Amino acid sequence: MTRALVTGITGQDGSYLADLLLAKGYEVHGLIRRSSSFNTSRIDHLYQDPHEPDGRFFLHYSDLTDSSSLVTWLNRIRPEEVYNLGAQSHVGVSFEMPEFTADTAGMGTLRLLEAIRHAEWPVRFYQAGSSEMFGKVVESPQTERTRFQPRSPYAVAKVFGHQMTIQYREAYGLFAANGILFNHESPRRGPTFVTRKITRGVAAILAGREQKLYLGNLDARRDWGYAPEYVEAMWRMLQQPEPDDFVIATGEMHSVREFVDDAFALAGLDWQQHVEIDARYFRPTEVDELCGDASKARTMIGWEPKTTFHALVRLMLEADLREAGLDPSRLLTAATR
Ligand code: NAP
Ligand code: G4F
Repeated sequence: MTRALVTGITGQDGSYLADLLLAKGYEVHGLIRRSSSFNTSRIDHLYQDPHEPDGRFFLHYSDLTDSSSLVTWLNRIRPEEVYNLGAQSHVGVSFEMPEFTADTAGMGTLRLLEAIRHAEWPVRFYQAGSSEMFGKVVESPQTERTRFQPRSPYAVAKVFGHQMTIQYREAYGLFAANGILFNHESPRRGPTFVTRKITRGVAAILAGREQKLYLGNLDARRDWGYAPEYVEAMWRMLQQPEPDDFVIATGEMHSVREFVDDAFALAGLDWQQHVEIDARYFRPTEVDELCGDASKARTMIGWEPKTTFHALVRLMLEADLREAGLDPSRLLTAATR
């Protein structure tokens, strides 16, 4: 049975990756941070009685800022695959907490790589890189060869993690792969990222709990895909004969305004009546547009996106309506709006 170690298992991607690996028959070990309140809601459905003899899902306390716990768990678990998904992953917050962001997203990656370098068994390593690294884009669409121009402390930290992964691959022969993933969303997306903020906001307005939704820059354009498909790409990268770097994206770009328009229209609402612009949500330096070319992933690892932009907006909105106690069948169909 293959053993995998996952950092960031309580996050959106970590939870979908755990679902995927368990379905493939893996033994899955996740590292979680100690928190004063429960932080495992996305993985509670995977909980198993620790005394169950054939249990395959385990959680251990650790932190990417704490090398000794990373080394300890790596050596106790002896995983064949390590997925590094943990990070302070909010771009806006990274302007407020640059040092912690760099410590988790940048130095955390180095700490794990260094632990793996000394492992006495072969380990395959996946690094969760980001399209944010392209920043002020120099060409469109972006590929694995596009130059990085990061525009936030988060993106700078991710460039460090990306380059360090290549460094360890080249200097020490580690099987270390970088995913360069464009934005991917789902009903498990954190509520302060813009897509989920919008779909939760629409549900709250429909439920009569809110009147207004406060947003920042509506002109930013992103390449939005569906998270469960993106974790499949991570796994595929580690099944290749040689480690490599891959862009994972839909190749389609939409503005925040389009996302807003689509979500409110599905609910039969006029967004202009409900959305207010709040300067708090603007960033000191913005990434205006991101659009990825995933041709290499299509050819080499057989990965391609399936969920369209409109289907993504709908599935997120349906989930948030359900969560708000509303019937999702009240959403309009494309034909009636
Ligand atoms: P997420 O939902 O914000 O999850 C982040 C995870 O990192 C959580 O499990 C969080 O734990 C954990 N974490 C935070 N600080 C930590 C620390 N000091 N030590 C250990 N773990 C820590 O992010 P996501 O959307 O799943 O993204 C997964 C990874 O992919 C991240 O590295 C992100 O930067 C990267 N990425 C995401 C996207 C995207 O569009 N989603 C695109 C490209 C790259 P708590 O639950 O305790 O906070
Ligand atoms: O949803 P966002 O916060 O995602 P962002 O900044 O693109 O970062 C996400 O995707 C990256 C991949 O490219 C990941 F690496 C990263 O970890 C994270 O998952 O913001 C998207 C856009 C931005 O341009 C932002 O300025 O939406 C704009 N926006 C407008 N109003 C807002 C808001 N963003 C947030 N979070 N909240 C707003 O109210």
